[in-house]
Amino acid sequence: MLKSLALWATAASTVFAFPGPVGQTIKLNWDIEWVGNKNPLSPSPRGIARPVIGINGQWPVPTVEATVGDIVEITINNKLGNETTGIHWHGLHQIGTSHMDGAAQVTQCPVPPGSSFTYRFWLDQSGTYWYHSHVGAQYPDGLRGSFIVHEKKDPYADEYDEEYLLTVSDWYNEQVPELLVSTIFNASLDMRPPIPAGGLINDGTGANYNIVPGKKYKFRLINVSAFTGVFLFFEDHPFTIIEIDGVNVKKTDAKLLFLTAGQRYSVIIEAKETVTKNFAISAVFDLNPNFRQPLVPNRVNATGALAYTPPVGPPLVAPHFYNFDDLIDDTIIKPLNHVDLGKTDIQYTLNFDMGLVVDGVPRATVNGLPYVSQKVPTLYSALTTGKDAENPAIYGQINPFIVKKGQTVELVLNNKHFAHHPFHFHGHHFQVCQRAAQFAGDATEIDCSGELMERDTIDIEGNSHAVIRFKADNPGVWLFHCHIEWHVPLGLTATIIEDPLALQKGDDKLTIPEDHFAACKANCHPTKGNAGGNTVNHLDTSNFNKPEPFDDAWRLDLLGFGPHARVRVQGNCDAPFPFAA
Ligand SMILES: *[C@@H]1O[C@H](CO)[C@@H](O)[C@H](O)[C@H]1NC(C)=O
Ligand SMILES: *[C@@H]1O[C@H](CO)[C@@H](O)[C@H](O)[C@H]1NC(C)=O
Ligand SMILES: *[C@@H]1O[C@H](CO)[C@@H](O)[C@H](O)[C@H]1NC(C)=O
Ligand SMILES: *[C@@H]1O[C@H](CO)[C@@H](O)[C@H](O)[C@H]1NC(C)=O
Ligand SMILES: [Cu+2]
Repeated sequence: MLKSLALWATAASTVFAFPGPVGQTIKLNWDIEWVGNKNPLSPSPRGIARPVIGINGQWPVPTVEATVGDIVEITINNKLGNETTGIHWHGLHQIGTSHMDGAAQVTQCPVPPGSSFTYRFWLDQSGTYWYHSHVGAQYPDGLRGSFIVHEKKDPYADEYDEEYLLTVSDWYNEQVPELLVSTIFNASLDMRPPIPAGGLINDGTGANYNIVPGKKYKFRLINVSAFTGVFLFFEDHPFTIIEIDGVNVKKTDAKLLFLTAGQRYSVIIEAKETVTKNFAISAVFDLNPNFRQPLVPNRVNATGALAYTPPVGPPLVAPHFYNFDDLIDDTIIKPLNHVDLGKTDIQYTLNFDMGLVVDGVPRATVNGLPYVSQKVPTLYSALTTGKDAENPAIYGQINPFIVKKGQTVELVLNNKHFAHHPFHFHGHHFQVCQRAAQFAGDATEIDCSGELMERDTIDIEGNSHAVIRFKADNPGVWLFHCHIEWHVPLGLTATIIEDPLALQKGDDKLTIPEDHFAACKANCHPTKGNAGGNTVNHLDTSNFNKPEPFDDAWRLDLLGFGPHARVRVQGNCDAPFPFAA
């Protein structure tokens, strides 16, 4: 690979070379802490004040803005006191920096209270992204925000006058541990996620956007929900899609979007020339396992306004109805620059399901097995097991799939469950060869020809399938998981291990910074050897983590506190559980 001369030296004098031009370095220092009682649903009577996780004393948390080529250096200081944390930069490729991806027990240890941890990475691609805690199911407690990477030269710069950001999110009155216990631990086999108390636009209610007649506006739309997909539309204002998940696309007209977990869109809206009223921005939160066959009414909605200037009066009562026929099928949206990935070098089939009884408890599974996080973060196993790193058996029950650099990889995703599930891939965009309608069953004939939609999160319909492909051009350890946050702890996750030997030496060698190891040490986590920390016999599975019964220890695990997460009194790795806070 051609590397530029731009080098980046760290304090430890490790030198990384980025495969492209390097801009400025953006340095941020974030205290992650509980901040007061907030009621973002106010004045709606559905909300109550509750503690939330904020940054530097603030909630909502800040939006990160940068430009393609910039290096971002964010130090987080865990001041929560009672929970571990860690941040994933959703959709950012992390080229050459898999260890900065932020997924706990995958590319790092969870950061324990009292510890700091620095993320440093280079931004290779423009677009609309977000960041969120990737420890347990922590982010619905507030630790999620927007991350915008501006273009150096926006291909659509002439198409709009102003740019706006709009986030939608579901909101819960209860804290995550409580939700997990009452909803998942006591779940029947259908494992229905907890129902949110309400919906937010821009972390509140009643967001107003100033609109001047005749002007054109780019809206970046981000869904930071934990559970619900959102039907989103602008009253009487059709729009043009120009970006999905950071991929610039050919202009595509639409009237109604369904934004699933983790997805983003940029759209252009043209203001009307003459108006006599304002117009609503309407988000209808979908509470159904299958939105095409609703079982319950979607009674959670949020509303914003296209507030015309000069003022033309308050928005009318928001229209929360929509015409289902207006819904755009995102697979028709084509990237501005399609790259043909050629013939498939390796194909894996992932059959996923939920509600199966595995070892006596209900779980979510990939090829029959729930993901179980291990003692050694998967990336650290890949780095420290020599040639054995290519053997999936050393990684434990993380649903590992090994690929090699340069391969065109095809994933056949068969959804055996009746509900739709939005799957997100870390470290890559993928192309979508096909996505079938609900009840289409497993993939049989596969066709990856022609221009293909490209994104990093795809909604897969119930009892149906999708086929995706990507170029293995980014050695690292990358999760592939359902983004309904409540399904993650149940195990609806696979791990793509991309060229582990390349990570050990040569151009793609990763060097783990000391503060990353320190987070493990404070947690009493081993950092070498197979999944169970065996550095001699990598095939010894006796110390691997296995699926746990749904008990309190497992619940604590979800937050990084349980027997496997091993958060203990600092420096005393033999202390019994429960740990002393
Ligand atoms: C941690 O502390 C916060 C703030 O006091 C509290 O609201 C929250 O419930 C605690 N979390 C756990 C897991 O104990
Ligand atoms: C779980 O359900 C049982 C039986 O209905 C009930 O007694 C218990 O309080 C529930 N536990 C939680 C955490 O909701
Ligand atoms: C938001 O994300 C959640 C999961 O993170 C997903 O279940 C939901 O469908 C998404 N909604 C939107 C509006 O993107
Ligand atoms: C929300 O929107 C749905 C779907 O159109 C509608 O049926 C419901 O009445 C709305 N609820 C509220 C509280 O506005
Ligand atoms: Cu993610």
